[in-house]
Amino acid sequence: MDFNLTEEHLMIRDAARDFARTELLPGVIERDDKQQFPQELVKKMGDLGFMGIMVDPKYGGSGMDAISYVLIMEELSKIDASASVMVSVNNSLVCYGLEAFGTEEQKQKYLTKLATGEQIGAFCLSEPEAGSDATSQRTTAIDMGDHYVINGTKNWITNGGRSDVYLVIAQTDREKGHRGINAFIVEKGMEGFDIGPKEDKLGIRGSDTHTLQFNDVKVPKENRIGEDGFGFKFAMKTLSGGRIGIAAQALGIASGAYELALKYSKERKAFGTEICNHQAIAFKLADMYTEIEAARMLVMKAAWDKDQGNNYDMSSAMAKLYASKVAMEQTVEAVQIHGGNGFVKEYHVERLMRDAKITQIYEGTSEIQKIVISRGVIKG
Ligand code: COS
Repeated sequence: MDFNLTEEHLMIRDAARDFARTELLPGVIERDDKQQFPQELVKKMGDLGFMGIMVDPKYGGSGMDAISYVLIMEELSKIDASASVMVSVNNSLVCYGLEAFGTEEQKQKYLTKLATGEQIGAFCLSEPEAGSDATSQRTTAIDMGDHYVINGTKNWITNGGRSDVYLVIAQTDREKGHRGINAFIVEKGMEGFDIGPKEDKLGIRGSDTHTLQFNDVKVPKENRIGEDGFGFKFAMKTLSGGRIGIAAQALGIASGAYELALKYSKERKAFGTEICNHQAIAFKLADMYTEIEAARMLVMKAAWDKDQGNNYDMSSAMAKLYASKVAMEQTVEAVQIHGGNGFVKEYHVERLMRDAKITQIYEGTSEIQKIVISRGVIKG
């Protein structure tokens, strides 16, 4: 067992750290305030290889491993979780879904552009009445022979307005239950595909979240991913990897807040000394550091499982469950250490606290992760 990162991993981490500090940090408060999507930064992240981190270079990707992916996600998320969720969805839901389960034609047509950041993608599973209960899809995709016709509504779709490519989950044969669900590649601009207004959110406000409407959208048969009825398993398998990305995002939010709190505690004086010298603050820092290191171990273990070809359904669920809890609890502590300044935007920790909450909700709530973990534990 070796807990050290390789030279290459350290270089990747440093490149992401550098990018986050020089490119994401300026303007992050304004983007959060005005709900601005960092469009110009997508190209820069594409140039650095961050949009197709694990994709094979023959499809335009960077060919890196999952450990590199979580290192990049952590560094971006320390500064800007709105930018990092866009990276996470594009990498682990859209690019991975296409690379693992798409046809060669689908990869050539879509993946090559998504992996370079020339285009970005969205993953459309959630509906007004089907979030956690993902088998209850109301969106339908009726088989018309050479094409499908999609009707329905998708909710809370990350990259919803900005994407070029949408992976859409829909029910083809209701009688077959989850075995009658399919996944489709839908392109922006297809007739009948409408993008609703942007959501006004508590956190990750720079990310682009929309409701999508499908009214008799004709999708060619070659845009179905996998065999007929593979859609639910496609969503589950893809989300397992997505949860590693969100776990790394939560880790980054927590460690970003911790680093700010540590720095502040060494500068701010009260009762004649820096506040880190007061045990009330020192013990908070000790707890924060310990919890974040424990979350890091779980996140790294999940990424390692993926790199080794092990099943990572449980390790990704555990990483997400724990890292998101740590993110929520420790960002609150970071605000507390900052006192009144923690409540003010320019100190960044209030944004990290707001951003943390979604990591306990999207790509499977904490309660869903407990279902996955408990079933695995009981099955043995
Ligand atoms: N990989 C492959 N197949 C999987 C799988 C996985 N990780 N998890 C479940 N499946 C398969 C099961 O094997 C089963 O197939 P068979 O009947 O052919 O054996 C099928 O999927 C249905 O599984 P299950 O019976 O466990 O379904 P449930 O309705 O009980 O739901 C949970 C399972 C709760 C785990 C699932 O609905 C889920 O993950 N929900 C949350 C979805 C989510 O993350 N939503 C957020 C939206 S994306 S931002």
